Amino acid sequence: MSRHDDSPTTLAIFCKVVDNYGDIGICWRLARMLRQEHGVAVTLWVDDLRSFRRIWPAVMEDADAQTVEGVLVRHWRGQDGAWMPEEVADIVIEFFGVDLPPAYVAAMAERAPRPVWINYEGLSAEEWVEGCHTLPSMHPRLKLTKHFFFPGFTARTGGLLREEGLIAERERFQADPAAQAAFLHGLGVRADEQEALKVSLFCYPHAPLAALFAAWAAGGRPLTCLVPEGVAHLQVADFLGGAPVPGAVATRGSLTLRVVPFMAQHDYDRLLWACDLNFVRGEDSWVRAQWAGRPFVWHIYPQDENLHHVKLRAFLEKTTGDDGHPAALAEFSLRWNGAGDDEAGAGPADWPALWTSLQADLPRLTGHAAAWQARMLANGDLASNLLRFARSLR
Ligand code: TRH
Repeated sequence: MSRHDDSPTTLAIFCKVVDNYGDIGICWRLARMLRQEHGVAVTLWVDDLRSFRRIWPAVMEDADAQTVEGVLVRHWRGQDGAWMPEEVADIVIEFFGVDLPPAYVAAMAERAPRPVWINYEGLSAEEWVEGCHTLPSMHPRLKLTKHFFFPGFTARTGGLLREEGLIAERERFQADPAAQAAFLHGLGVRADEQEALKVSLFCYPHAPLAALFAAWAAGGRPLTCLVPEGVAHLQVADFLGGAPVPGAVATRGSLTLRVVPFMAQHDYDRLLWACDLNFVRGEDSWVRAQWAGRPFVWHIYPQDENLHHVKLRAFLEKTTGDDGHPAALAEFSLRWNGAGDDEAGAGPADWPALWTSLQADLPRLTGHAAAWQARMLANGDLASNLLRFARSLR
């Protein structure tokens, strides 16, 4: 489907920020794409403008309503009880099963024609996702049906969020050493640091960072690790011996660790494109790493009873290439996430060997990243898939 087919007129996304940046990161990306690539009139309701501003500095923290990149951004706070009057959109998206304001739901039931109601779910490589994608769920009292929409890695899911022209833009950037050098220079990365193996680091604070830093420092090859401000700041401060503010840098052995600014979402893509290896986390940065065409290590969002280990394994199995799964990356990823045969993670003594194997595999993994990306491209892009599905329900 072309991205510019006839569009439904209005669409509302409801986003509650549970923590961090992934909730708003995903909703904002989706909202932007629907507006800019499909001409949909999008209203994004979000309860936390401060987190939003971290990933998109043009956002104002104190505005009830503002237009950003053509999207109407509304601050969702306290209106749940006294919602009216708000026009109900043609398509209503609740993000990760968030409860919509009851009065809005009541208005949805009154509207003629009724809006399409979609629950946008989390990304997982597990098999059951295909069976649940697009399933309907009737409202217990009102004449309304909600449909589940799952991002995913196969043609029988919603696919992945990917902007039009993203891959071409990324390829141009990666083919242009001067553009990469200028970008890194703008983050404060010195020329000699750029010569080293470049690794970006975005992970949760419980990652075994001290052990990995030690392994990198003891490794034979110069390595520059770029960590955006605020990421695992206690462990980063420990290594630096000082405040982990942008510009802070320390070298120990082969490792130079540099704090870079926390950047706008589009610049974060460039960081991933400019590095040889990326550590990513959660959902959105994980997907961006897959479009970056470079090897990556995923720190999955932790869940009770180690449910996230099941999801991690499902993804690692899915990315198995024809040549068999890149074993070093799988082993490293499991240990990075505290999983493994004994679910115990790795002790400090294990990290030098884990890193040596992963590093040796990087050239092969780079080829693997390109093959995986080609497979994901075949599933189309999520925003187009979602609109096509929504239109089919109208
Ligand atoms: O920040 P995350 O850990 O977010 C989440 C949330 O915890 C959420 O509750 C959970 O549902 C979800 O993960 C799975 O990780 P994520 O998803 O990668 O989101 C980070 C966003 O921040 C992403 O859009 C990229 C953006 N970002 C920047 O814009 N600039 C930066 O410098 C960095 C490091 C990230």
